[in-house]
Amino acid sequence: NPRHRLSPLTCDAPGLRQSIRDALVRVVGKDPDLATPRDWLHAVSFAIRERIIERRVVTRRQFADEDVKRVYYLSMEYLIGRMLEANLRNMGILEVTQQALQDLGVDFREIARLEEDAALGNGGLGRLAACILESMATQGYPGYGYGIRYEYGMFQQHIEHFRQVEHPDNWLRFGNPWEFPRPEKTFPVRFYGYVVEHHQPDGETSCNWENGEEVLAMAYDYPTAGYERRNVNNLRLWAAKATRDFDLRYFNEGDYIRAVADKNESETISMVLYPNDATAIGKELRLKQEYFFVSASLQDIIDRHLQLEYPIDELADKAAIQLNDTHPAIAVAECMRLLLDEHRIPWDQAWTITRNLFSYTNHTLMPEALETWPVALMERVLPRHMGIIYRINHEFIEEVRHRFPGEHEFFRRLSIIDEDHGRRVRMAHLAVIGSHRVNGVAALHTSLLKQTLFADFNRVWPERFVNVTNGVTPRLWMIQANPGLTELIESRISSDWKFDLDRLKQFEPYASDDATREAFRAVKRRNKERLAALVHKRTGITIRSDVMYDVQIKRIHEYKRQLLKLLHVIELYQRIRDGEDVLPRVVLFAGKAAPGYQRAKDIIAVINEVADIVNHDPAMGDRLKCVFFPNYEVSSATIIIPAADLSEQISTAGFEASGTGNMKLALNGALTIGTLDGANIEIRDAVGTENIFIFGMTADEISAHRAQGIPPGAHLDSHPRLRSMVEALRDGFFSNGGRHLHAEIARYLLEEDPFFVLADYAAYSDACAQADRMYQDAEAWSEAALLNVARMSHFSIDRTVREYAQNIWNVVPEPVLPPC
Ligand code: DL6
Repeated sequence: NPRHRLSPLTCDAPGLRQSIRDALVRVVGKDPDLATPRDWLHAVSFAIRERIIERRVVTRRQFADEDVKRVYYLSMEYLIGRMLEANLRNMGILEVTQQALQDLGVDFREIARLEEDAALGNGGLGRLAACILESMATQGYPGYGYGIRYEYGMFQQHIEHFRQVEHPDNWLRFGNPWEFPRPEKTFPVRFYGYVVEHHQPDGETSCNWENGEEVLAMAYDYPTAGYERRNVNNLRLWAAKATRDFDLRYFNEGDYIRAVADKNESETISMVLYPNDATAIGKELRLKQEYFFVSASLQDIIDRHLQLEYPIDELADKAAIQLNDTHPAIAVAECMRLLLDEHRIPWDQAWTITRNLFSYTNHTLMPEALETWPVALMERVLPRHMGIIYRINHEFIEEVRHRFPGEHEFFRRLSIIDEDHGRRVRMAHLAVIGSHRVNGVAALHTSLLKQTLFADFNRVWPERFVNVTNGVTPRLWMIQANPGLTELIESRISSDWKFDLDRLKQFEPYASDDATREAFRAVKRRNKERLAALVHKRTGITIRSDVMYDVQIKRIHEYKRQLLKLLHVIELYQRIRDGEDVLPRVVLFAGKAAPGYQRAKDIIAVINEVADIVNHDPAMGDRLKCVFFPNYEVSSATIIIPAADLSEQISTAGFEASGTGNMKLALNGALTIGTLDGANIEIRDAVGTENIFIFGMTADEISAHRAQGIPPGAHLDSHPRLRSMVEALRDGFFSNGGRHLHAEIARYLLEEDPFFVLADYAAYSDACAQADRMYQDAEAWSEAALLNVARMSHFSIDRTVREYAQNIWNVVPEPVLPPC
C-alpha cells in the first residue's frame, strides 16, 4: 500500500547526526547543552532503533507474503548483554555512528559503557537462547523468541569481605530505549479456580476452566537485528499486569491500600528472575511464571496463525515450537487446553498437532536441576492442566503397555507422575512425550541422555533423540569482542567467514606464518592491557600484561571445579615460596553463585582469601596474581575472553552438558585445558590433540572410580605436594578471618569430594605443567592458538541453528534482501 510506504532513513554520518540530535530533543526531551552522557546514550539508541524497526517491518511483511513456516523459541531466560553496540554492528553502522557522535562532541565508548546489561538469564542456557535468536535473524529464519520481561534480572554480585553479596539488578530504572511496549497486545492468563465438565451428545466431554484469578500478560517487543542489515526478528517478552487496577470489593469497602496491594501482587509474576542455574526451585511463583509466559505465547502464536487465515489444524505445518529446557514444558498441556477447550478440536487430532509442533532441548543431566512439581500444587494452580496431563499419561502408558506387555516397573519409570516421592509431575517426561524431537547439546551429553536419564524413552522412541551441539555467534564473540583479531583475519582472508565460519579454515595456513604469529601476539597483548585496566578499575589489583592469562569464567558450581584451579594456585604459590622457577601468570576467576547455594558461596570466599594472601606476598614478586573478577556478565566476558591464553574447562567428566565458554575462548585463540566432558571432546577433535591439554578421568572412569569407593584423602598418599597444599588450607594458612571455612573446605575435599577434585589433581597439575612448557615457546604457542581459531568453524551458532532447522523444525531461511 503506497500510503504506508516508509520514508527511508539515511545511514550516513550527517543523517545519523540529525537523527541523534532530533531524538535527544524530541524523544529524550533534553536540551543538547544540558544533556548528560546517559541522555546521549538514549538519544543514539532511539535513533538506531528507528532504523532497526524499519527493517523489522520489511521482514514481517515478507514473511507474511511468502507464507513461511515460523519457529517459536520459548525460553525463561535470555542473557543478552548490552544492545547498542550489538545493534550498531549488526546494522553495519557502527563506525559511521561513532563518527556522527564524534561530530556532536560525544565519545561513543564513554556512553556505551553506561548501558546496563540485559541479564535476563543465569548462564549458558540463557546465552545460548540469545545467540540462537541472533543467528536466526542473520540467516533469515523466520524466528520469534518468547520470554519474560523480568523487572529485575540476574543479581549484581558485589564482593564484600571476600564474600559474594547480592544486589538487585534494577536494569530498567533509566527506561529502555530498545523495547516497544504493546499495551494492545495483552492476553489473559488464569490460575487456580476449578474445572466444569459438560457431557456432549456425541459422547465427548468438554471442559470449562472457571473462576480463579486472572492476570494479563502484556507484550514488549525487542527487535533483533541480523548481521549486515539482513532480517530483523522479534523477541517478545511478557510483563504481568493486573486485570483491573483495583479490586473493587476492597475499594468499595474503603480499603484503598489493600486494593492497590492486590494489584501489585499479581504483577510480581514477572518481577524477578530466579537466580538458580542448576537446581529446580519448586516455588509456586516459579510455576506461575512458567505458565504465565507459556500461555501468553501460545495464545499469541495461535492468534497470528488464525490472523494469517490458516486453518487451526494446520498449526504444526506453519509453526515449530522449541522448548528451551523443561521450564516451558507446561506448554504441551496448555496447547492441548487451547485446542480442546477454545478451538474445540477432538483429543486425538489435538494430540497429533501438539506432538508435531513441539520439540525439547535438554541442557543438563544433573538430577537436582530436573523439574518436578507436586501433584497437589499443580492441581490447585492449574487444575485443567493436571486433568490433561493425567489423560496424556494414561494414553501414553496404554501405548507402551501394548508394546511392552507386563513390564510394570518400566511403565512406572516412564510415567509422567512420579509415585515414589510424594506424587510429583515430572516435567521432563511431559516434554519428551509431547515432542517429536528431543535433543542434547553435545555429542557426549546426548549419548549420556540416551543411556541414563532417558534410557527408557530411548527404548520406546529411539528416533526421537538427536544431538545438536551448541555454538556461539562469531558476531559478538569475535567481531565485536576482538576487533584486533578480526582485523588480522580480515587482512589475510576474505570477509565471508563472518556469515560462514567454515571459511575460517582459510586462515589455517597462516598459523605457520611468522608475521601472522607476531601480529597475533601483539593483538593478545593489547587485549590483555584492556583487561588489566578493567581489573584494576573493578578490584584495585594491578596485573602485568606480559604473562600467561589463565581464566576460569563460568557459574560457580562444585561440578565445574573451581576448587581444582584454586588448588593449582596454591601449588604455584608454594613452589614460588620454595624458590622454584615458575612461569609467571595471572589466574582469573569470574562467576556468580546461586544465592541459596552455600557451598558455591564458600568457594568464592576461599578464592578471594587465597588471592588476598597470594597478591600481597612479596615473595611472589609479580610472578603470580590471582583475581576474582566481580559481577561476571556478558559485557565483561567480551573483555576477558579475547585476553585469555589458557581456558579452564575442567568439570568432572559427565557433568557439563556442553559448555559454550569453551567455544568462545578457543575462537579467540585461548588453548583449552580440559577434561573429556561436554563439547570439549568435539573441540579436541576439531583443533587436534596437540593443540589442547586434555587430562583426567573420562565419564566412564568417573563412574568406575565412584563404584570403587576410594576415600578421597587416599589421593594424598602418593602426592606429598597435594598433601601440603590441602593441609595449608585446612590449617588456615590463607584465612583472613574465615579459618573455619577453610578447614571445612579441606574437610569436604578429604572426606566427600563428590566431584573428584583430589582424584584428578595429579593429572591436572601435569597438564598445567605441559601448558606452561609450551607457553615458554612463544612460536609454538601462537601456532597452536591460531590453529584453534582457524578450526572453530563447527562451533558457530549458525551451524547449530541450521541443524535445528533441518533436523527438527523443518523450516527454510527466508532472507530479506539487504537494503541497497
Ligand atoms: O546448553 C547451554 C548450556 C550448556 O552449555 C551448559 O553445559 C549447561 O550447564 C547449561 N545448562 C544450564 C541449565 N541447567 N543447568 N545446569 O544453564 O546449558
